[in-house]
Amino acid sequence: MSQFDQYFLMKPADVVDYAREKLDFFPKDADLECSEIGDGNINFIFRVWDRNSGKSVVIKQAGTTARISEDFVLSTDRNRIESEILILEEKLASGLVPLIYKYDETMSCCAMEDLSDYVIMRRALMEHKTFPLFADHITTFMANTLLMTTDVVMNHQQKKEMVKRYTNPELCEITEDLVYTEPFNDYKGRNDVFPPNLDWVKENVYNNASLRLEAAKLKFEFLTNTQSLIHGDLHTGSIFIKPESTKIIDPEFAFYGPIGYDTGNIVANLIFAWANGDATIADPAERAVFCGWVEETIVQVVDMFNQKFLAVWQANVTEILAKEPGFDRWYLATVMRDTAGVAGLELFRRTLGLAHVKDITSIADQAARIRAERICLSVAERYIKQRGEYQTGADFLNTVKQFAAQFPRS
Ligand code: SR1
Ligand code: MG
Repeated sequence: MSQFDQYFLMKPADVVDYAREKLDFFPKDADLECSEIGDGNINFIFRVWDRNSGKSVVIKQAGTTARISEDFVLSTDRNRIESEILILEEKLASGLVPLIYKYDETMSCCAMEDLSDYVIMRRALMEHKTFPLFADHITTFMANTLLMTTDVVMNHQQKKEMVKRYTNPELCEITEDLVYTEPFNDYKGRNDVFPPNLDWVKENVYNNASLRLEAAKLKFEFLTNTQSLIHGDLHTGSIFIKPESTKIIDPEFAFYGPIGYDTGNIVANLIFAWANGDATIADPAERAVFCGWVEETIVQVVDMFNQKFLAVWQANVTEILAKEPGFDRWYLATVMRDTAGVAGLELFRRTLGLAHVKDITSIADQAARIRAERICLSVAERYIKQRGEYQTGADFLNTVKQFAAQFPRS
């Protein structure tokens, strides 16, 4: 008998006992300490370390509701999905995810590599740090994990088995509500609009029927397109980074969905980093360095993804009709269209929905925040409505520059 034979939500002292009893990781004489380090919306994250050897591990446990709100009742199976996906992603994109040491179905927790020498990318970007290797790393991760799990490459029966194994209804419902529905109508009353922008949002978003129509089309794409095993929540808060290395974490929202959901999230969250730099860096030369790097990174992410996607396709395509000349480029164009659509949705939902990003909420100057939000929301509308026109990195960046010029600084 063990106290860990039945699920309960652990406290740091329980996690120390858990690490001793269940993990074959620390030496017998380890002097263990633990603290809860999570600041995300959903789970509990514990770091356990041995004061003698300096060894450390992270234990992530799923609760039955989200941390951000008990409104969200969630299956703890998400921890299995996350553990299995990280193991698979390590095979497809080696070195770009943390290593998983153990998954425990009873306790709905997993033990993984401690990445304490990395920082969460969103926080680093808010300090206006730059990461020249990021575009290369994230595009390798996306091209490999996304294309290798599609019908282009996989045996179709095995792919359908994967669709079943990674059906993720509750987490998908969060996305359906928070990303695709509520930003455009606030029908659950959960939106959280920056008060000085409320009238602008009513006029330009809630009363925008043609925008809602496009959001509806995109929602049905998300609901029905079992294209690829996507990460499902690939924003800069799901990335640990240091100058020479990038690690993608938190794939608990993973399921078979549109590739553009992941690529679009990366583009949108880089735009939030840009908006923060643009609004908060007072010195024009410093601002140009940081915002210039983000602009270059947006372009590189899109263009390098396109190049790598075609190369991975060429090297791995198995589906006979997918080998028809021109099909790869047609397919990629649909992915870029979806990328623009989803980037637009993410820009909307993080600006006026329930779950915000600190890049925007931390802008202390009211006029600067009003302007930053309006740039993001205007870019978002253009991305969604004209998504078929976005193919290259320059296409994505030009829209940001156009709206930045349209809203003068006060
Ligand atoms: C209720 S969870 C809110 C958001 O946090 C997660 O990171 C996802 O992005 C989700 O939409
Ligand atoms: Mg997360």
